[in-house]
Amino acid sequence: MQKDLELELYQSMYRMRAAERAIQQEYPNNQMKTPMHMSIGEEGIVAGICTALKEKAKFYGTYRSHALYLAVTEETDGFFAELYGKVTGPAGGKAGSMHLASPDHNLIMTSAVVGTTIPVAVGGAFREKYMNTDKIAVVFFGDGAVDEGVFWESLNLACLWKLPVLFVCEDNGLAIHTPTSVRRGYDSLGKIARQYNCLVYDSFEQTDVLTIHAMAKKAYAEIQRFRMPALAIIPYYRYLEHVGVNEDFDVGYRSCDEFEQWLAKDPIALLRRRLINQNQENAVVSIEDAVNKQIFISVQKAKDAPFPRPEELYRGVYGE
Ligand SMILES: Cc1ncc(C[n+]2csc(CCOP(=O)(O)OP(=O)(O)O)c2C)c(N)n1
Ligand SMILES: [Mg+2]
Repeated sequence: MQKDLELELYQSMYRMRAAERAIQQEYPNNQMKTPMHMSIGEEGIVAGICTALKEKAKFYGTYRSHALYLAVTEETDGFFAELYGKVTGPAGGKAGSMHLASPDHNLIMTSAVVGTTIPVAVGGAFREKYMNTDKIAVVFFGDGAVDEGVFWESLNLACLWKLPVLFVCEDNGLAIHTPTSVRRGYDSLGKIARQYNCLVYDSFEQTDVLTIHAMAKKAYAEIQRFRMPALAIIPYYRYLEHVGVNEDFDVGYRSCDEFEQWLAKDPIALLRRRLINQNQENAVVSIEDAVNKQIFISVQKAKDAPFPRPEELYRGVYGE
């Protein structure tokens, strides 16, 4: 039902936002020894796609994957444990924020190295095709990764071999502080991608979660029907600094005015308003209360959990 879907999407996005608000509060205490690339602003993209494709995809992401991890696992105990470097994290505390993964939930890999998971996802899509499954690979990456050759090589191979992969460019227009306009010798990524044998979805004006959810469903159906990969280019605004938990407006590369224009179409606030207008206030508040409680408990559990033992340093690595 539409109402249930809207509440599910709201819960998913609210969990992301509340978890990151908790990180903002806790990080200055210096107990989370990991760089933080925050997801605040991208929740609509990730919740829309992951909710639509939960049973149908294997996911790959970047170092900015808090939202992705929370969307696919729907849990916060392991999430916070990993950020605190504790054994109860999904990688036993050795991954931190930038390598969150949970293959049991189909989150196969995320990585600190820009562009790295794109070819891995293409390999994953080859596996799905070879094994004749109904799953697709979904890979999230930033607009900065498009500036690397590996993006184009991966797109090319996926098109040539007609692989079931959805490339998702989360386009905040920035690679750290450098805007797209001074990085690219062309105007439109969508226009170029249309020259490839793939589907292109790039007509998004805002990060409205329902629009993105519908796009993801359509993409899955069309990838299967036309036997070709797809590229979605979805604009969003990064609310916080590139790395870290603070705002950084009016320090030289972007303005608070620009932020406020995006804030007016914040995906979480938009959906909350829509639900309230549909008399869903009780359901909204009970989602918020439950998520807040869950996060509070997860943070406490993570703080109380043990660190890995020193011998763990040599496990899960190549060589001796
Ligand atoms: C191969 C590689 N080159 C450079 C870096 C340094 N670096 C880290 S994040 C980043 C910008 C990436 O921008 P984008 O892909 O748009 O992602 P966003 O941070 O905007 O989400 C760069 C250049 C890196 N991590 N890996
Ligand atoms: Mg970017």
